[in-house]
Amino acid sequence: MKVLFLVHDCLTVPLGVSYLAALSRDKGHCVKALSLTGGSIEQEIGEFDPDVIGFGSTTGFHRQYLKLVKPIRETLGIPVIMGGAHPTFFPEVMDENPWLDFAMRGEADHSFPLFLDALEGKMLLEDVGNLIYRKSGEIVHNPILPLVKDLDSIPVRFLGYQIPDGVI
Ligand code: B12
Repeated sequence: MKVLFLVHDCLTVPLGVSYLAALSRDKGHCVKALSLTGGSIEQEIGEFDPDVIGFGSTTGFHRQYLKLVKPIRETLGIPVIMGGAHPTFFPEVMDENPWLDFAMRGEADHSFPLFLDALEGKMLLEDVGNLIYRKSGEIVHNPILPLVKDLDSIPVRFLGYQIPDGVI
């Protein structure tokens, strides 16, 4: 499965997305990251042709992310998942943005690879912890999984995926 992460141009490495990129790659997925404020983003997304687009945001930055990702979702029709602190604290982001396909609360180190499995039809969305999804017009909030205890078990290879120019 081709997974595209959208990140913002800022001076910090997006650690959460870096973890998810490494974990997704370990599961054999093809991963790319693009800067949201890059010039020809829709063209680059079209060339990569992802199966799913993900982004993470804290509260505050979420407005800019949602504003920039909405037209991409509407134009290209590729499912979008939002993670990070904002949907963790404000899961109602799904109600407020009917175009948003999925959100994930809390840590996604275990849930995100399972979510990709579910998109591939290998398991059910209802079995993916931390996931918020839409089913027959209703928003479903799956239970939150326990926190990862052994943080060293998570691969950190934030330089193991292509960090767009301008991010660092
Ligand atoms: C370190 C840190 C910083 C560092 C970041 C350094 C860096 N290189 O990233 C610095 C000092 C820059 C910083 C700044 C700010 N921070 Co800060 N920060 C933290 C802190 C302590 C840890 C974040 C972290 O790196 N966690 C480890 C990574 C691996 O986890 P993560 O990013 O959360 O990612 C996981 C999940 O969120 C999720 N996820 C993330 N992205 C995605 C994407 C997808 C598609 C999916 C499915 C899941 C997903 O999966 C990841 C893996 O499990 C948290 C508190 C906390 N305990 O989380 C506060 C926290 C995130 N910060 C917070 C705030 C308020 C800020 C500032 C707004 C402060 C300010 N006034 O300027 C700024 C905003 C910066 C920004 N760009 O958004 C709040 C956010 C609250 C909110 N509602 O959003 C937090 C939660 C603290 C708090 N409790 O109030 N911060």
